[in-house]
Amino acid sequence: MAADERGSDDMLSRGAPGTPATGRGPGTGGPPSHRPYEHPSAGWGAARSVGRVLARTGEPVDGPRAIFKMNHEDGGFDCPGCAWPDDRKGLHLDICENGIKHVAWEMTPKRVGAEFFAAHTVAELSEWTDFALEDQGRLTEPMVYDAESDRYVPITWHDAFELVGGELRGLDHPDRAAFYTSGRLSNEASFLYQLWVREFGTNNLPDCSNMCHEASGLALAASLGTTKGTVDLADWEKADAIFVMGINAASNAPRMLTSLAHARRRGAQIVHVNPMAEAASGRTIVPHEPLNMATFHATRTGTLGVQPRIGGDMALIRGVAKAVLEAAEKDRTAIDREFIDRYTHGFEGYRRACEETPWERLVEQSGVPEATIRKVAAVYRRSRRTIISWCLGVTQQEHGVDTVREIIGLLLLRGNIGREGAGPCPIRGHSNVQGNRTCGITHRPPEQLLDRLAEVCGIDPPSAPGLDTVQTAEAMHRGEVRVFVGMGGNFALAAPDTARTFEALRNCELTVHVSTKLNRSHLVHGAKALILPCLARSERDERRGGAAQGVTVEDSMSMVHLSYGMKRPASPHLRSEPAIVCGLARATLPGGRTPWEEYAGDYDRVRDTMAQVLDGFEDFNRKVRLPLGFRLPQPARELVFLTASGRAEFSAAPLPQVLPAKGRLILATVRSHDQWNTTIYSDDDRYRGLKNVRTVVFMHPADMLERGLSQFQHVDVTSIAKDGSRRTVHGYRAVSYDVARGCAVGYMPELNALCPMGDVSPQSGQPLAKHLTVEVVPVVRTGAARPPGRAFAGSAPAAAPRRTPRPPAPGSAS
Ligand SMILES: Nc1nc2c(c(=O)[nH]1)N[C@H]1C(S)=C(S)[C@@H](COP(=O)(O)OP(=O)(O)OC[C@H]3O[C@@H](n4cnc5c(=O)[nH]c(N)nc54)[C@H](O)[C@@H]3O)O[C@H]1N2
Ligand SMILES: Nc1nc2c(c(=O)[nH]1)N[C@H]1C(S)=C(S)[C@@H](COP(=O)(O)OP(=O)(O)OC[C@H]3O[C@@H](n4cnc5c(=O)[nH]c(N)nc54)[C@H](O)[C@@H]3O)O[C@H]1N2
Ligand SMILES: [Mo]
Repeated sequence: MAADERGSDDMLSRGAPGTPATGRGPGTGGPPSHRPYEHPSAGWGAARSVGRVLARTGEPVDGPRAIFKMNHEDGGFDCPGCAWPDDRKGLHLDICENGIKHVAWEMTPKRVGAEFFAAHTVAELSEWTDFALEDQGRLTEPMVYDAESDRYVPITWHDAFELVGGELRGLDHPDRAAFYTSGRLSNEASFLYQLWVREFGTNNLPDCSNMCHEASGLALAASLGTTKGTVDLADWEKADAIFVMGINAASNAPRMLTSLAHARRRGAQIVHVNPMAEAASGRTIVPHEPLNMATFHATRTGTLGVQPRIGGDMALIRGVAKAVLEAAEKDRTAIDREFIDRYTHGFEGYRRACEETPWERLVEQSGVPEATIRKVAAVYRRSRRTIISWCLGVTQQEHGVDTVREIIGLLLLRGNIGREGAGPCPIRGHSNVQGNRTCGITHRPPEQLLDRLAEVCGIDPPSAPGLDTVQTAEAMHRGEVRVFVGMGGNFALAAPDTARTFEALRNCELTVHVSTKLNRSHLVHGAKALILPCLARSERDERRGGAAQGVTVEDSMSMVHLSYGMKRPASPHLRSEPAIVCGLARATLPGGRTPWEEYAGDYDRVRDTMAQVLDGFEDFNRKVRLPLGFRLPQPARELVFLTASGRAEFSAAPLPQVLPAKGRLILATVRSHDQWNTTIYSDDDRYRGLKNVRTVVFMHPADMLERGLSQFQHVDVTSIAKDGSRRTVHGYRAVSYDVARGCAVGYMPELNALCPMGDVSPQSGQPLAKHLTVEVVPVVRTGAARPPGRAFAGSAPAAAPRRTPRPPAPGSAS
């Protein structure tokens, strides 16, 4: 079947003119509704939601048992849900609703085997929603695409490896292939993956960090000579003030609520900076405090909420610094002069930049009144120990690097680095995204890493930088990259500009995905295509001979520890990620001297090599078996700044212009409470009070009024790219919300349809997923409105109706 006849899978997010868009969730719930959420976060709402998920996955016994093993010392596996560190004191269960959902989703008893693929052509599956695809369950055996029947058919592991090896060896240059990583990969698998790719001869290692915290890494490196945050959980327990910027903590890092509640109880100030009023800025019932659960006792998790406009954080932070510097003219203790003189560089330029930016400009660009900025400054000045945490609201911006540097500048002003209870704290996304980078997954490898790889592993690694995520998609589109390998993830939906990313993947000679579940990226494939199913984090990884192997991961706060899966694998044919990488590598590099087979058979061997290559991993096998694992060295925490000047660097970047042109809005794409990136559990977003609909755009009531829009009215949303090109999603619903003026918010991955591929931050290369210029106009109705979850109207050319998924063929559930 020709690729253009598969246009309808992209229509799931774009909709068709005149009809309501449907979205990538199940679409089967009922009529959409919105009612502001007025309860504390977590607590019983979360408990009920967990119950529903466990019931749906049909995992009433194993689910909870697994959860009690998650994130605990003495065995257990690391929660694949997020990168928030574990409270491993053994006093209470440090688990959260979304972590449980995540694991339950992984542990489903449903299976997608050969019979399933025999019963459905790829053309047919392309009509299914993304929810329906993943909901079929776990992949069980390697599959290869058969063009003649338009179906995936079984292939042996051996033949699959040979197919990949043959294709790679047949390329005229190693740079014709790209190797994507989603941040779940263990440290060992990451190390082996990059070793394979570099021994093969390319640095084309795009990863999800390119879309996520690239800006944080670059800014921290420039300012502090590290790529990571400097604080740990013990610091969270000591801070007097905590800033929570650009993160929806209640949904995306729920265990942070516990830390916030504890901080509040001991009197810490908690400032939330977010254009949207999010649940974490209110109250929470700490889920593992039974008494509080039983008595519905809620704790506040915020003391001040500030709503800047989208992209306004840099102006806000500069305003706070300006107020602090003004105060320092009268009060010498307002800034830490001794720290500044001793440890920093560039203060004068920074001070001048703050002084010379007028208040009117700061207020206009931040969208925050001067009095509020001064209030924030007062909180900051009163606090001896301040942590500033941030996530995607800050990084997925044109000026993300400058903004993070501004945050660090503010911290430096009062010496909030290198002392307990203080410091910068980027909240990472995927559970091991930080470890991936530590272990060599990067398209811009440091020289030192390459030298060590050459010395220890005897390979000749390439030194030219490789392609990042967006560059990879563009290179595939141009036909320059011919082979795409995805180590986890869902590139087709995660990358910007859905239509263009689909074309890019379909333009490949070969696409390979190592996955646990069926997803869109398997259906938007190259001329040849493979699905290679792997063990999940929760599953027992048996070494030849029976003993279980553990892998290691690194959390947001640089703690490295072992993770042991304990569940029986979803199928006997699954292989572990390290074993799959070794198989692929052996087939690609016959005659090489890397002991791939030994590595696959015993991860201690991999760790022995890692110990020689990676800084901070000396004596890896011993240290990682300590009860709590070990912490990687963080020089900036010890006030050792590995920058060119040897000091922490202030930045005095010019303030950007972030206001939309008249009549336009700035749109940010975000996650709902009931999704994990491209995995969508339901069409609800509990904390934002939304039910049964994802194709919405949240707007300020006054911005709706200005456009004559009523609640839930259908609108078309058009983005205007830097090059003037336009992309439209049809039939969305306008939802009135407590969000800053001039801002609009809607859900990823659907709204990647609006993200222009070329519009990346020149500072980080990150797609501008939180800064799209859009126009929102009422739909001109050409057909009858349909409830979500139903077929597109006939106006979509060649788009067959969206079918509700059929149940798997009999016998496919093994
Ligand atoms: N349950 C669950 N947990 C997850 C994930 C998931 O999908 N589901 N994803 C994981 C991953 S990979 C990541 S990277 C993280 C993502 O965690 P988040 O960063 O929380 O992700 P988003 O949902 O994109 O939300 C971004 C937040 O930024 C705000 N925002 C938008 N624009 C701006 C701005 O200009 N300034 C400020 N200050 N705020 C702004 C939005 O209102 C929203 O609250 O979560 C991780 N954890
Ligand atoms: N518009 C917009 N786009 C965005 C973002 C945004 O905020 N807005 N956020 C960006 C961010 S921060 C990120 S991190 C990316 C996420 O991008 P990705 O990491 O590429 O996407 P995920 O949805 O996390 O990947 C889900 C798939 O991973 C596979 N999987 C699950 N567990 C495992 C495992 O243990 N091993 C393997 N091999 N596979 C597994 C399953 O098959 C599942 O279908 O999206 C980015 N895209
Ligand atoms: Mo992420």
